[in-house]
Amino acid sequence: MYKEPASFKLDIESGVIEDSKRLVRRLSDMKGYFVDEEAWKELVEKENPVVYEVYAVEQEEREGDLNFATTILYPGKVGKEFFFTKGHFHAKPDRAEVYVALKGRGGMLLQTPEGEARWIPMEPGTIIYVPPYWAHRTVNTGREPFIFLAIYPADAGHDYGTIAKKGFSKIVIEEDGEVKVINNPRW
Ligand code: M6P
Ligand code: ZN
Repeated sequence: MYKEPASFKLDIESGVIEDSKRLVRRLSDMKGYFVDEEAWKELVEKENPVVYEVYAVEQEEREGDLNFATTILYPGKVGKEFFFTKGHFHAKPDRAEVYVALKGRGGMLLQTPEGEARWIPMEPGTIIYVPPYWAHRTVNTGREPFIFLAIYPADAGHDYGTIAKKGFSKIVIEEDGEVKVINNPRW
């Protein structure tokens, strides 16, 4: 009838949540995501680095319940483009989400279904409200792992299709030692 309340241990330094489900995404899992396909292929063949890890505590997909997860997004670039998470709309697109930045530096790209994009920089202590209908992707613009916590409805789900195909209308690159958010040349 009632679920048992629960507590979890988050190691703030590493971003790992004890007794959670771990998911690892390597660069080879992100074919077609980066603009510079040659640089992607070269890096996959050379070391195929882990781009990010997710530690998730998830409930059954039921309205009203909540999931949460930490993400450890490693520093790195493919060509000029900083490492990022795949990014997604929610399968139930009207579900919102909250992100809390814990460690490192980066930002979030958000985008409406029409392709209108926003960039919000993130540092430890930044809280982002992701409204319903906005796709979201995080980007590590620093030199250390970028770690954040996300809290989202248990029935939100992930819709990767649109972003996998078209990406975001903006990309985040390093040029002349600076972080730049520019129009995606493939958009
Ligand atoms: C956050 C949450 C998760 C998501 C993860 C990685 O922790 O939004 O739901 O899975 O980031 O992002 P993605 O699923 O886009 O790879
Ligand atoms: Zn989400």
